[in-house]
Amino acid sequence: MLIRIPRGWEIPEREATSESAYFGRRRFLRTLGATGGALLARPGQGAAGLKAQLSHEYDVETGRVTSQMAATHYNNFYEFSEQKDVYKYVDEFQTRPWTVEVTGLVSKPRTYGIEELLKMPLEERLYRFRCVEAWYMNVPWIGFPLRRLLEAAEPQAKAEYVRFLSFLAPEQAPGQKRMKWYKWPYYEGLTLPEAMNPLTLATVGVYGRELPRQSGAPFRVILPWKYGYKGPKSVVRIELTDKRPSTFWHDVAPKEYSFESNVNPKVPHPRWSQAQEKSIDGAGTRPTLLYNGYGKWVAGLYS
Ligand SMILES: Nc1nc2c(c(=O)[nH]1)N[C@H]1C(S)=C(S)[C@@H](COP(=O)(O)O)O[C@H]1N2
Ligand SMILES: [Mo]
Repeated sequence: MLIRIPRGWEIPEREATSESAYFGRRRFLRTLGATGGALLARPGQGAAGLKAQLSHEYDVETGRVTSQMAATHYNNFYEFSEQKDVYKYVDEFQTRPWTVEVTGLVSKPRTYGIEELLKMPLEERLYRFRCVEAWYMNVPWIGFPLRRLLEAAEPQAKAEYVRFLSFLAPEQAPGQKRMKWYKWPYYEGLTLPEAMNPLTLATVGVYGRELPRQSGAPFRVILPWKYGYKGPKSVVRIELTDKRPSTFWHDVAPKEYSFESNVNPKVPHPRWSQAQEKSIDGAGTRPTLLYNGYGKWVAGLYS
């Protein structure tokens, strides 16, 4: 008989109200070592459980973890829906087989099967996540530093940027089929130093399990100091280039979505302020922080 210890987000909402309860629990789990990272599969949820080492290296957030229900039922993923109800439209989306290609200005281009990526040493990190629409959540992502894949590919000296491409499959993604005015597939870009930053997480899981489809299964990128759209979901290609790549939302509305798009309370969106941010699960409104609170690790990229 296995004894299963609930993780922070598995504590019923009514019990998870105080910070000390949450952090006490996380610390407690850490002392359990490997057991703390192991999760048993719950039936009926699809995605498989993942083993990950709980990391506290980049802890910034002291509030509670956003509820799993909110984070997986209030999504931006225009390939499926421009409303937040993405979960209703992902049934046809095939995330196996899946490959991620690392290519372009590298000496060792390589295509990874998703199974290989799931076998990388995985960490769980609780990150603040901030959408340009002025909402936020606190999410326990699971993944590994993207720089591992970039370093393995051996970037050439002239590589200065990284371009990401999401999947293209209009038969499986009703938004790609219906919203023909967008330039599918979704594409994003970073400078190479941004992509190599230790915070940049190649992400394969969330809430102890593989990513659900609406969250960008099976492989996405998370950049906690940038607005959410800088992190592409369901990525198939990572390309190193010598030219700054164009980006999906920048091409749609250049004045509203810059290439850099770092979280900054003092730079308003042309149509709304960025000074405050509202939780997606009723945890309230709080002031926005420069670099979303991650300046200690990233401010040097912009000095
Ligand atoms: N391929 C793709 N990636 C994407 C998007 C998208 O529509 N398509 N939306 C972005 C935006 S605006 C945000 S806020 C986050 C949302 O991630 P979540 O739904 O897991 O919260 O994904 C980003 N990555
Ligand atoms: Mo967003």
